[in-house]
Amino acid sequence: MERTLTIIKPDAVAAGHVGAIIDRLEREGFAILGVKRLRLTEAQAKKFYEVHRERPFYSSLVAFMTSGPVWVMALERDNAVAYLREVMGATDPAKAAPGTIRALYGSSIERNAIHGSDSPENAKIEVGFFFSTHELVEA
Ligand code: RTP
Ligand code: MG
Repeated sequence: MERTLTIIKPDAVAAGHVGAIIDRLEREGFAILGVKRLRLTEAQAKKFYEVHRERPFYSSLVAFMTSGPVWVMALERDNAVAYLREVMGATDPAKAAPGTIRALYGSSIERNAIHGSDSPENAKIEVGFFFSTHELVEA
C-alpha cells in the first residue's frame, strides 16, 4: 500500500463537486485516512507550491489556491501516487483524457479541480505538510 495527498481545489469546492470527487476516489479504491476542509493561507500556498516559485504562473496559482476553501485528503491504495494522477488526468483539462476528474470538473490549466502528489517521496512530504501521524487513521 502507498499513500498520496490530494487537494480538492477552490474551483471544484465552489462548484459543488466535492461529493462527486470523493465518490469517484472511493470507487477507484482509495481509502481516506485523513480529511480536512480549510482555507490555505498565502504562506501555506507559497510553501506548498514552492517548487514552482520561478514559474510565471506562481503568483496566480497562489492567489487561486487561497481564494476559497479546499478539501485536503490523505489517501491510501496500491500504487496510489501514479494511479491518482491517472484518475485526475492531465494538468490542462482540455488535454485530460475523457472521464478523468480534470476533464469532468476542471475549467482551465490553473482551475483544474484537483491536486495529486507527483512522486512517493513528495507524497510523504505533502501528507506531513497537512497531517500529523495521529490524524491518519488506517482503513
Ligand atoms: P498539481 O501539482 O496541482 O497536482 O498539478 P500538476 O502536477 O498536474 O501540475 P504542476 O505542473 O505541478 O502545476 C501545479 C498547478 O499549477 C497550476 N498551473 N497553471 N497557468 C499555467 O500554465 C499553469 N500551469 C500549471 C495548475 O493549477 C497546476 O495544477
Ligand atoms: Mg504538481
